[in-house]
Amino acid sequence: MKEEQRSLLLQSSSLFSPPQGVKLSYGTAGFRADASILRSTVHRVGMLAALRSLKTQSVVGLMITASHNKVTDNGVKIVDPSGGMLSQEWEPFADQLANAQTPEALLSLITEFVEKERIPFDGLQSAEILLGRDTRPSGESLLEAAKQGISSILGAIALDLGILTTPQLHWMVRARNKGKPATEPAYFEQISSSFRCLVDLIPNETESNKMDNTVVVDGADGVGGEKLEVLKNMLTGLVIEVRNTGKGGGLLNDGVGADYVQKEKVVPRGFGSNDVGIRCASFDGDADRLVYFTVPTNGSSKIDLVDGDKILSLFAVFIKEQLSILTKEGNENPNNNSQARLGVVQTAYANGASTDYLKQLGLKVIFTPTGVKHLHEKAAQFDIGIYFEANGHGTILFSESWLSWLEARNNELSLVSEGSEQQKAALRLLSVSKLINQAVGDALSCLLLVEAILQHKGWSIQKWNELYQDLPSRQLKVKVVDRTAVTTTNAETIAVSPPGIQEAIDAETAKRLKGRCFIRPSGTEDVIRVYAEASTQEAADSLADSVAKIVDRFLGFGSSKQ
Ligand code: NG1
Ligand code: ZN
Repeated sequence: MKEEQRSLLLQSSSLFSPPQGVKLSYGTAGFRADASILRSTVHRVGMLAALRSLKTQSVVGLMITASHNKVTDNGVKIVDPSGGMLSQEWEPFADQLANAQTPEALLSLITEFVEKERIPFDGLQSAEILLGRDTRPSGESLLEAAKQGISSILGAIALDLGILTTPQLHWMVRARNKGKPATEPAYFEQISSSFRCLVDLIPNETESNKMDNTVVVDGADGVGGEKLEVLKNMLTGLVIEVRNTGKGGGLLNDGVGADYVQKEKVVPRGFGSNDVGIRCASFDGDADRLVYFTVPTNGSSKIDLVDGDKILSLFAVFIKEQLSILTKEGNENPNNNSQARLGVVQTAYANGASTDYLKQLGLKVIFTPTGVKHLHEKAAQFDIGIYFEANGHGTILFSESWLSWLEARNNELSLVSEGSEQQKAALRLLSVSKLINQAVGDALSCLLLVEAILQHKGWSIQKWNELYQDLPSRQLKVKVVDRTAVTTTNAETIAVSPPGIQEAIDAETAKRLKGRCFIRPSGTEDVIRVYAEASTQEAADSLADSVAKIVDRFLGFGSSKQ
């Protein structure tokens, strides 16, 4: 390493001291903690992003957000050149960097890593990092820390894109590396025009004109609401009312947003008895999650939740239907690749009824551990892979090779049977691939796809919700002394440690009809999560309560004295 580079790194990092007595981990979706302790972490992630850009010789992204967490938290994560999450192979290095105690220790970690990974580190190569942040008040100063980290690597430059949703930044990184325009107007133009194509292709006989074309969206008082205000003006045939835009003084994620709505199953702030029966939706704080809901009766705070599993099911039904139209004729051609490999990916948090439904549709269902990075990787193995977490994060991935086939097939059909049902199906699938974010789950684009499909089918939200009935479920969080004491296996459904805890959970689960329960340490909050499902709500609640007590007995603050 050049002397100039060494002293730059030492000098820059001496300005940022790491927090004492806290071990940070890259976690489910980057580093997250109380914003007040994150400056040094973000500064170092700036360096890491520059190294990633040097290594891949591509543009990478750095996003400052803590998603659905409370407003005083913040976080930072890297977007890989593909637009996806940072390669998991780099996560251990990210952890080491964040936890290095002195500038010298940091320097030696970087020196060693640069050699091991053969990163061109001579100041001759350039690196470029796109920066985005959500609306948290701490975002601005953390972004400055990231910029300083980036500029401590010779040849690296940062491009500040301002306030963005997380999926917008992922989309832009992907677009930049494909040589396409990577601006917010380009993003809005792509998703609004592909939405328009889908609406134009709605069969005449569909009774969608009788359908209510209004959706009311809770923006979680975060970035999603303000972006949706822009997007909605570019759409025709759909009326969007945005509430909790962050402009009315409401606090981010406080009694609002997709996480609150999905976990608590109650109406968010700003919604109530005037909204009975209306189609409502909620984004999370950085707009990468979407859930729908309705307010069923006057005077009740309970909602009917239409979660990520049901969005996945709606997408699966539509894609499957279009594929079957596409393959109706022409199967005799041996080069006909229209039998796309379609698969769906879920986690253990998926409602059991959704999995049964998807299997009944004849789909291949795969389970992965929690976290988009795991789901995305599996979905990418199909021609068309749909993944969703129950909390509303998900998307549809189309393989490049299948898309090229589809483009060619569409051209062929437009010559021989322009305007045929088959060609329309091809065009619809092409539009879906442009509307839906290929980099990561995106509340804005998923909202438009849900709306287009409901219009296409002429379905109300109630009709959609009847695809299957959710099994009653309950999620709880338990604070413990050390959440890393819980380790799991089998897509997180079995706790391997502490010894004996799984047996205790199994004994409780066996007492409930259709009982299913598991625990895992959160990767974004300092808690153990408990998930329980059973044949009745009372049984699901009592199973979750009993298991929370077990967790507390094994690992809670009283446990060490026993
Ligand atoms: P953790 O805190 O690791 O459970 C949560 C979500 C994940 C994912 C990440 C990233 C649940 C149960 N977990 O992770 O699915 O969305 O946040 O934001 O919803
Ligand atoms: Zn989020």
